[in-house]
Amino acid sequence: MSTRCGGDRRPNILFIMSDDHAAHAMSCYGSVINRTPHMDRIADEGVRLDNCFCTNSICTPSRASILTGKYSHLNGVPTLRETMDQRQMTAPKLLQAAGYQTATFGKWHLGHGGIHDPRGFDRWCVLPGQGLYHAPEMFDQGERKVFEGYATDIIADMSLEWLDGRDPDRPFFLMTHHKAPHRPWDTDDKHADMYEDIDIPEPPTLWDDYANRATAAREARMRISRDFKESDLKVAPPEGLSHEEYTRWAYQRYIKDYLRCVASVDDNVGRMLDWLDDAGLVEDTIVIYTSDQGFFLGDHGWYDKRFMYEESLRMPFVARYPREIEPGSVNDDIILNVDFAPLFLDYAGLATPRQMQGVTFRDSLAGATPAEWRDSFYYRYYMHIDGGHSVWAHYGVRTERHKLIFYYEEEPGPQEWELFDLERDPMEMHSVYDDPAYAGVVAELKEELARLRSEVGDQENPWPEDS
Ligand SMILES: [Ca+2]
Repeated sequence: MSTRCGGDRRPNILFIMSDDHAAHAMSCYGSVINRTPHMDRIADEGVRLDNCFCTNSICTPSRASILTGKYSHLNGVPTLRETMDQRQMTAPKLLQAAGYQTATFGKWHLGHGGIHDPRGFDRWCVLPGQGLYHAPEMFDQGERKVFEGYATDIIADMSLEWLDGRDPDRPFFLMTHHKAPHRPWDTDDKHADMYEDIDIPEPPTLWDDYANRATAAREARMRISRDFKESDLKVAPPEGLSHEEYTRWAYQRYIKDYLRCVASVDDNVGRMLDWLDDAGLVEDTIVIYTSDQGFFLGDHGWYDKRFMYEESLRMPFVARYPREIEPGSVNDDIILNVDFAPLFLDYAGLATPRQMQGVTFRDSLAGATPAEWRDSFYYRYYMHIDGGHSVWAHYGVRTERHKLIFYYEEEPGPQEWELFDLERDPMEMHSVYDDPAYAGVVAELKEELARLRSEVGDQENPWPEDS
């Protein structure tokens, strides 16, 4: 039972988000490459979402959508180039105004100074831009300071220190945002030797040749076999490797460092769960672990994200709240990052403001999916051929079974469609857009895509009449 004065029974919300952590690198999602016991504990004692997706698979836009409950075209952050205007309505501002104690620590990546600094937080200390893994400089309420140690530990330390000093009579909303496991995957000493003497299994699509896909897949520059910088792999490759040998070597270098960074995040999730145990706040606190988007872990021969393909599109999401969520439950409703803000507000007893496009999924987490829940959603990636990754801009619709993608830019072209049947081809190796057997599905999905674009209010770049 709550011990709060004044009968304030509103729950605490602890939102832990990492950066670029793919669901298939969490053991509760069936990872065959690592174990994440503390994240698994949240799933075991709560719920795992199997169809949680981002609406634009890249850091800054996903963060803006999480804070505002709006799609990229309305929150002003469609690419990495924009900073976010914090004068917009956000969940933390509304929670703070409603009496919640609020704080955020770690990665912000939405701009700094003036209207870009965090707003709606009583306390904040954030990394500049991407920030560093070791001895990071941070903006502590705007003041530059350097912190000794490893970013993942520091961010958890700050979070726990703030929790220790909070007012126990009022509920809290804490956003702990880890930098890890974002590129360049710098590990700490504690995990540096992890996986040293073993080979991590290779994903089945590591040797993808991009046949049967749109030109954009072939043109992307994020191949394990070709596109890493030395700063990614940290050492020069052994001499005399064949192309295949180099690919295997680079994959092992990459994935081991990535998983070492994940292991540190998992340890620090464990520390926060321990804190809740010790503070007697398990019943009163919603704990969420998620990541801003997914990631290619050698899947399709790639690292990074951006594409609407599953590994990049899917967000891990586990949540525990003993008052409402059945332990060990699994939910496959389509949930989006724009839904997070309405969820936070709902738990605090606040209605979703009209500006927010997302929908609370509190009932889904509690195992009672609303009768009219969505069965499709709209996705758009805007950063057409950025300097580093060369992914083409695209938008599309995903339903429970199919995914239709349109690469809409005319230059360098061609504009192209892809259609995947996720039931028959879950790894998305063969677009069936031109298969006459799917003509009906294509027509239906084009109609659904147009409907969704109208619904969310993104009417830019319609497709040509004849495509
Ligand atoms: Ca990210």
